[in-house]
Amino acid sequence: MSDRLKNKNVIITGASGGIGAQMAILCAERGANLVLLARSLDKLQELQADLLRRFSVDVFIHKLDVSDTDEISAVFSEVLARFGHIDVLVNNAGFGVFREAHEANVEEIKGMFDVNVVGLMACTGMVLPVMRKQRSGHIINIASQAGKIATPKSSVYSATKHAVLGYTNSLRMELGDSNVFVTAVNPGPIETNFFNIADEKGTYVKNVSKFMLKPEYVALKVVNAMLRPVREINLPRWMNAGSIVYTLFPGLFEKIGKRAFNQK
Ligand code: NJP
Repeated sequence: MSDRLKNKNVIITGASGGIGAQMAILCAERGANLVLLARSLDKLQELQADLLRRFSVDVFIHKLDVSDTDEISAVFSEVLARFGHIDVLVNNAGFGVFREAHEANVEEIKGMFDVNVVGLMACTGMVLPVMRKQRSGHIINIASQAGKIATPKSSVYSATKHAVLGYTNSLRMELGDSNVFVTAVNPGPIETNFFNIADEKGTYVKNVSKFMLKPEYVALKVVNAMLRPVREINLPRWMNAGSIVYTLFPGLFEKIGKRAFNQK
């Protein structure tokens, strides 16, 4: 196992479950100190206790709702005062609601943008001055294949993830000479609690169950890329091939893929 992460300081938002918690475990296994943020303090406490029992690392937890930019500012200020040096920020907190555009209400739309987009940008904004000054660091944004191909019933969610990719691509170029790496992670469906909210009726989960990714696998791919200049992680690979074809022949792809896109 590489010791690239040993004694490094890694912040993960949305660390109370799903791929966030899995990334935390893998980072601790590799000797990284952790800052774990989410709304569910009880789950963070459980994870912290487990990590402290198994690994000799520092694990700092804090309640954070990333839709609240004042809270982001306060929590990150506390984290920066405590850790000083920040090596990796994983912007992982996010959620989706699968609904057709005509059914989406404004509160829900704002909610998704506040967490998936504005919150992600605000967290990034808190570490950028530090990383630029350090002339080192890595910002990893968990986007989605939905940020590359929008499908029916995910207009708002897809729009948030398209925004994340736009932001990430610009940021990578802005930081080109600063030795700060920027990576976008674009997974397909992953077996997590994400679908408890996204897919209330379970239709999508039933339709795509055969190619659902395991959270442990996605987390491993992300942690393996930490502190390396990886542009994007696209999983599974065949879905990424689809998005490349889509970019080249969008009209044709939408026509041919009509059935495949209507899984929600
Ligand atoms: O989902 P889940 P994943 N403030 O629900 C937290 C993307 N993705 O691990 O606050 C702060 O198990 C929540 O914690 P809590 C997806 O868009 C997924 O699959 O305590 N944290 C929990 O720890 C997201 O960006 C799939 O409720 C907030 C975590 O986020 C990322 O992967 C496919 C929060 C969500 O854990 C992780 O999702 C894809 C808030 N306001 C992209 N709201 C997929 N699962 O299929 C939520 O392409 N969290």
